Amino acid sequence: MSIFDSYVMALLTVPVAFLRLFLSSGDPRNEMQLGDSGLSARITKCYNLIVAKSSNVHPKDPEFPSCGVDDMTKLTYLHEPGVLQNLKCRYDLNEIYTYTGNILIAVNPFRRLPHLYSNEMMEQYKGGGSGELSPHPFAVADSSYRSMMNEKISQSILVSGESGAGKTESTKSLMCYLAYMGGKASKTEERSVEQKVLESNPVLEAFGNAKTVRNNNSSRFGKFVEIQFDQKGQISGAAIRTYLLERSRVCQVSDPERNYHCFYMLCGAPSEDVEKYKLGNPRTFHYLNQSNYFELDGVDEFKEYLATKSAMDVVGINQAEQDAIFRVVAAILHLGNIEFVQGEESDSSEPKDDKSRFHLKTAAELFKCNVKALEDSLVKRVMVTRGESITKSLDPVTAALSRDALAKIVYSKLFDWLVDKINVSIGQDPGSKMLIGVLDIYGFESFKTNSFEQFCINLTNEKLQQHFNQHVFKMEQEEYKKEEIDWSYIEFIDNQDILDLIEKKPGGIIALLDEACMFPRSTNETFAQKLYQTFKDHKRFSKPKLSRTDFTIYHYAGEVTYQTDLFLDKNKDYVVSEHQVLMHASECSFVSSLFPPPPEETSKSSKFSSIGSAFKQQLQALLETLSATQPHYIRCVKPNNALKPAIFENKNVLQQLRCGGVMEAIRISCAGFPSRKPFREFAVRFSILAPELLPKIKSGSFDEVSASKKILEKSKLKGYQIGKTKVFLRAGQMAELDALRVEVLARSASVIQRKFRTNM
Ligand code: AOV
Ligand code: MG
Repeated sequence: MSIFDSYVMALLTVPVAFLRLFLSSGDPRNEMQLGDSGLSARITKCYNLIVAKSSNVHPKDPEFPSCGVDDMTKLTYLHEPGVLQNLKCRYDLNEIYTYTGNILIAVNPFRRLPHLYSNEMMEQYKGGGSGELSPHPFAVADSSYRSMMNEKISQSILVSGESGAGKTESTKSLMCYLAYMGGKASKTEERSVEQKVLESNPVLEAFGNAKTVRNNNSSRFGKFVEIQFDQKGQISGAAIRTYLLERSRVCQVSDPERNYHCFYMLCGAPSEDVEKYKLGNPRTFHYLNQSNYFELDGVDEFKEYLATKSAMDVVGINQAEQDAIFRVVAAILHLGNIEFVQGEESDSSEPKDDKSRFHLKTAAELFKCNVKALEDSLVKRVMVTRGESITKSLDPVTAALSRDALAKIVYSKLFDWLVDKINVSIGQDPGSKMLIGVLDIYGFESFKTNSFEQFCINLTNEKLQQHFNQHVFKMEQEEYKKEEIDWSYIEFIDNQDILDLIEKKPGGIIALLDEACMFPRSTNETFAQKLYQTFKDHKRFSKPKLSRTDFTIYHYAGEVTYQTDLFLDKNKDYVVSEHQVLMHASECSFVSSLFPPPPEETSKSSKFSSIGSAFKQQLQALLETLSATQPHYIRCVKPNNALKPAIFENKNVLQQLRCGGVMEAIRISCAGFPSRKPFREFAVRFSILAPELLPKIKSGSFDEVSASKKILEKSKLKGYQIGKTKVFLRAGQMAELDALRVEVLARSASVIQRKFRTNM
């Protein structure tokens, strides 16, 4: 007997009809799936005997079509390899969308598939479409729209996934579809609300997106767009809320990333504009040339500049405002080129040379502020002690930090101004009771070094994950209720303990950080020590062995170690009062309006306000809005880190499915009764387990409920439930039944064989 024969024998004794084997190389191309038909033919391809843990061997779907299934819940066996195989085989056919129940999974194709998003396509999906339509963001948008119209309940669509997974692209398709459904042709010159909503995207992308290692067009802010509808279902207003723009990028870029797109656009603008703003090659600006990456493949900055300006026209930003905006953008570039050296007195500083003085003068001209006042605001601080004010000079390093602080605050105020302006121009409909909110927000992040930004981003994801789990759990319960099934003992893991660790007041990490920020003598070390002391027994928190300042949180999606170095600085939100006074005095009303005078009581004392706490409150408000809506979920998946088409990395995808809660949703459903079959189907498939039923079932006239019950009794399974229309089985029970069925079939086959031999 050859090794293959014994292998086949071994396989046949395994009490599962279908096996999936992984060759020891681990190469997915060597992955073999063995079904009972064609087993011997395919087994000859197998050159390794694999020893695998039984927990790593999963039953494969008996009726798995070559093109996969459009909804994972159609798989008989819902487990990780099955889910992965289904996504991969669909991805190979450019079927990038797949449902898992109500969740839409979108795998980034990294190639344009224009036919998927055409007007004809939108027409097909309209009103639920006729017949079977493939999974699509249009379908999600359509079902939200219909639920809103029929049930008069606000809806939300939550798009998540890691950087570069396709959230923003999916969000744009959703918005296009909603604009298509709720739009009305404008009869006047005035642009319609939906046009403004759509054109807000390129404007916000120009100022809030940048090339990163993970995505050439990475959104560096979170966004929630609330589209309001009137009674007739037409768009009547919209509101855009943004979250936490990454400020540090304005003056710090690492190779091979870029600063915000708008800077490069402006350097590549028509020559009269470039001259007007005294710009030129982006390589000559410090805020851009810290990285060697300037051009983006396939992007023409000249065209981008014009497109951005025309989008600005649509959203109601007039020419004078556009000029002021780009003047400020140019001023920031000039500001970055001012270098400082030691001045005449020790610990003072002054512009390094004529070049620096030129950029100082140009920045002042563009900001329309006094050049001496600008210089002073960068190199001096006025300290007020006991009613006396003393002017203190800054050393060159501190002056450069002051310059960067000014650049960051101006840019972030500019961004907020754009968002406000767009909101005013689109207009809110105070009478609207129905809205569809679309959330495009940063996914879970875990890098080599993780700072305050990752901390806030991961807090967002914890909050959304809790919302998601609660929702998925509720949906399951509703199905069980409908079928009158007892579901009381199903549990799900709640991440409330992590949320408490971070945001509990008092005593959570954010509260401790705020405290540290208010004590002048705190450092990141004292802050970290405080965390270690407070949370030494917390099971979601730990101190890495070799560090005195890092801390680790065990997030639902994995552990992340944070470096506290810049936590205190990044949490402090204040405008240096010299900067505020300077900019407010600008002769340009736009610049001046970005820096309104602070309320009386806080002026001069530069009172601390916390970015972390403000963000926490923003999130709280977002979740309150979301909880008043019926949610829909889109989980975007990035199939590879090379950002290339046709590469599907199993491990990588699986990790994302786990982080996005897709696996948790499956787990929640598996904790209950994941396998369901309508009575009739069930009885027909497993009739062989109760042979006395066979004649009746063959004749077609039988009581399906009692037949199903009889089969289940004979199978000796425990814990299953009989619903109103279906049999509900616990995880793995369908596989057990299948195995029993195969055993009986094999036994009867051998009986027939024996009979056949003795008759010969
Ligand atoms: P993100 O929003 O999820 O990342 P994007 O939506 O910007 O990711 O997608 C990244 C890139 O992938 C896009 O610029 C496209 O090149 C490509 N892409 C994504 N979806 C599609 C699609 N449906 N069809 C064709 N190409 C697509 V971030 O904002 O970085 O977290 O911060
Ligand atoms: Mg994005």
